[in-house]
Amino acid sequence: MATRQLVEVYLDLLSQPCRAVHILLNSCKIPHRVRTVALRRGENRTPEFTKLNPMQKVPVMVENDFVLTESDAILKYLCTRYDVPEHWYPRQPERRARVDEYTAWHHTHTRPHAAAVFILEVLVPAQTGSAVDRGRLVRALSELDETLEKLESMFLRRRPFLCGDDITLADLLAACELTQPLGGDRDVLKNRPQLQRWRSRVQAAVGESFDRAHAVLFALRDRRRARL
Ligand SMILES: N[C@@H](CCC(=O)N[C@@H](CS)C(=O)NCC(=O)O)C(=O)O
Repeated sequence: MATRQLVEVYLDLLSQPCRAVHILLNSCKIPHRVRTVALRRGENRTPEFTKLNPMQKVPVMVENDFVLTESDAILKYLCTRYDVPEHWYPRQPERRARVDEYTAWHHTHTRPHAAAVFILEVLVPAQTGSAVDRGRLVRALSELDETLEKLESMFLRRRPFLCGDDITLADLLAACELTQPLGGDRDVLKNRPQLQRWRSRVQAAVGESFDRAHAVLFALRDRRRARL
């Protein structure tokens, strides 16, 4: 019988979906090896990496000859394949469907809207040397606010986590995305105590793996603060 090799993940920890994968692997103690792909150095566009993922995006997971892209698919695969506590991706059909419901919505709402704030406030000025486009930033913040409203009213409601009483991979995807604007020293949950309490519960549930995954982002924030 073929032996299963250590799972390898290709990550850049400045990337939100990469951090979600990193946190799951570490908090569930799944043996793995991280291969860093520095996006700022264009390492995602090398011929070797393009062979792995023609989309030239991280994260990518490799296990033996099995190559998987898309954080959503990777997280669900890891939860299904490895012996992780069941609450991460419940087997019971309705509970699992709740996680799938959020993750489908995540990629058209939480992700683009939170990412836009970071892109406009941090990435574009860093890459072009131009000032922040205030008009576009105001519009992005307003779209994000609508999404935060829905996160509270549709998903969180009065429950501790997005899909119920226990943390699931949906919370990881959302928490990593909503933490990204902190790289520009902007706390998008500042006026949302319900979501702040949720974020604290997520951090408490995954322990030090949250800060470990976010160390690079927090260092970016600290460098910006030092410059002001
Ligand atoms: N839907 C994908 C999105 C992956 C993605 O957009 N990755 C970004 C970093 S957050 C990336 O690799 N960007 C490199 C590029 O587009 O050049 C997922 O959830 O895994």
